[in-house]
Amino acid sequence: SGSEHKKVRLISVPFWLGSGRAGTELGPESIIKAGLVRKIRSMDIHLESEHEVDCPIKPFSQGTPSKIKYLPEVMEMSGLVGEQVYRAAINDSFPLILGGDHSVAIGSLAGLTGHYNNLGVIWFDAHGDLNTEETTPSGNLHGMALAVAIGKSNFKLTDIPGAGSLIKKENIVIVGARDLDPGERELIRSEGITVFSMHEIDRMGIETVVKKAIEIAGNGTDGIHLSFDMDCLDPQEAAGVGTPVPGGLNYREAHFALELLSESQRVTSMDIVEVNPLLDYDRRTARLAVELASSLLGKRIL
Ligand code: HAR
Ligand code: MN
Ligand code: MN
Ligand code: MN
Repeated sequence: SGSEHKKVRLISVPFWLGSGRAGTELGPESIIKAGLVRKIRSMDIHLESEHEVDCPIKPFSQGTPSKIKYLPEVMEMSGLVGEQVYRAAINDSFPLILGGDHSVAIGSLAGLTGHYNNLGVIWFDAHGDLNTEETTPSGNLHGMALAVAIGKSNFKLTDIPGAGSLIKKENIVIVGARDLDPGERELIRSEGITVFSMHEIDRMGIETVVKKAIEIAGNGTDGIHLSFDMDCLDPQEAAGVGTPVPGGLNYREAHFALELLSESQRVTSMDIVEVNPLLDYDRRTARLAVELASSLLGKRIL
């Protein structure tokens, strides 16, 4: 399998409860309004289906507030997303998952690991998303999604019905990080997780970083899931995200990175997350998401 799939399934996940801030539930609609379907149809790709996941939009109930926010809702969403992603994968369609906040990646990975025995993950993000129940400063699950995927938190990927095995820490790579919490740094060090922060990107250049990332995430795996948090980009390019951090990827670096990932033919699936239309006044962030998705799906300049 690889990124030059002929068939794509669009899976919309209007969800914000993993982020503690409303707005990302409007992300899928905004990305589609920015022209995603039109763009895909203009390429040599069969858009098989568009599915909107009927996930919780409101909190289930106001019980005793717990440190980790909306865990039952995130688990429910993840199971529903996982089902759709799994169906796409077994049908040899490329699942393109539109978030929603980054907790939707727990659903994507639940579905994908149900199909692939051994999946690598490249996680483009300003953040590490490696907090655990002990280290989270916010209680927001989008800041824990990668820790969940590798089984470092109490809540684990394998708690989602249909999920296969955990993602191996050896096969995950974070690209674009510049805002890590102390507990995340500690985990990165103790687990030996590969992080290409903005520092490494400035030093080596985006081409070298992406090639190394593909090597590591692709080493002995059946494919690579690309989880793309739009906040990896500089806020000058993508202001419409919930947690912007200065000093991110520029337009050309992001664009080239996705072309390289596409060329590798190792990418099985992609999330585009954290677009918040309430902060994306001119829909520029959503339009950029469309551009980047089409590069990954094979769009070329020439
Ligand atoms: N690290 C912080 C936390 O755990 C902030 C995470 C924020 N946001 C994201 N994730 N968009 O990538 O709460
Ligand atoms: Mn495939
Ligand atoms: Mn994230
Ligand atoms: Mn982020």
